Amino acid sequence: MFNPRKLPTVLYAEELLDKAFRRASKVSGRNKKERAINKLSTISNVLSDYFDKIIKAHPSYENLPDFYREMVDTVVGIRKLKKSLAALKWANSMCQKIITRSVRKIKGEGDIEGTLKAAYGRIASIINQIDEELRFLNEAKQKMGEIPIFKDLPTIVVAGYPNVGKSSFVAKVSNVKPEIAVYPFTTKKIFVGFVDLNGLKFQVVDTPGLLDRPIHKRNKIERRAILCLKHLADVVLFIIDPTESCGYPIESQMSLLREIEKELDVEVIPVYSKADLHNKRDLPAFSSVNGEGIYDILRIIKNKLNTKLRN
Ligand SMILES: Nc1nc2c(ncn2[C@@H]2O[C@H](COP(=O)(O)OP(=O)(O)OP(=O)(O)O)[C@@H](O)[C@H]2O)c(=O)[nH]1
Ligand SMILES: [Mg+2]
Repeated sequence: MFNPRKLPTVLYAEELLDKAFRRASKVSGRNKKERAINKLSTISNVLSDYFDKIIKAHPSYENLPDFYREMVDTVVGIRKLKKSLAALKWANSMCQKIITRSVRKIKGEGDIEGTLKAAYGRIASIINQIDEELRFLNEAKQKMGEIPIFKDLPTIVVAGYPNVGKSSFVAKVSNVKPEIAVYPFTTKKIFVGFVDLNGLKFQVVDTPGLLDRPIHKRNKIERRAILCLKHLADVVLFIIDPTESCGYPIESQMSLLREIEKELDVEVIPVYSKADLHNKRDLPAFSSVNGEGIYDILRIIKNKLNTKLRN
């Protein structure tokens, strides 16, 4: 199972060189020649163990399940990941070649000090050349850590315009506490919470707000929400704020609803939020402030899921 949190932390060029050279400085040998050879083989081991560990820890991104593959691609970029891993492989093989040649030279009665110094210099130069890739891989680990790991449970994805009350709903019904604020675009990551409704267990996914605009105009954060809708949702709970206190007109919210219903092959439940502030009841309405209607919404979700699970 893909778990980016288990990827190793990547050392930067300087740290890696420091580690390899420091280890090498501690080796012994019966004479100058043997010590030089031991130094080089220590560096060889440290580098190849290190690069192997990192390269092996990354999964084959093409073969990940659709959601994770597209999510990794949106969050960090699979091409760039692969390029960086290839750069590590290249650096390792270059260093190993330098080391093999230098050891041969030292064994063949070459200039020990000079050969060793030249080898250190060339290894440092190779490793420094991949510093950008090492930094990128470290950043990628951190960014991928934001990708939630889902359970194999029925999944409700909560979607809608920014600031309509999606996170407030998820916080109210599940065990997860996403950030809630008075301004739009508060939620930037995907949050997943778990609900146990009288024995029916499901997960509820909070997504970043979406605007009504074509997919190619969507930014990276919005695309994360789309991926959840596309790949994870058994049911979409589409939240509309009819008070427009979210800052967006109801027509735009309805237009987004129609777009999602048209594009996705999944059940969409439209509901009104902020029921404490209005009396519109032509759709199920709830309030995360006073709790009104929350249980009804959960019951509707439960019925939809039960129908779906039966079919
Ligand atoms: N009166 C009232 N205010 C609410 C209700 N639900 C949410 N709010 C307020 O609406 C604002 C937005 O709530 P969020 O839950 O952060 O909205 P969101 O849809 O997750 O917003 P983004 O993450 O930015 O897309 C906050 O100020 C909430 O306190 C509600 O039922 N009644
Ligand atoms: Mg939110």
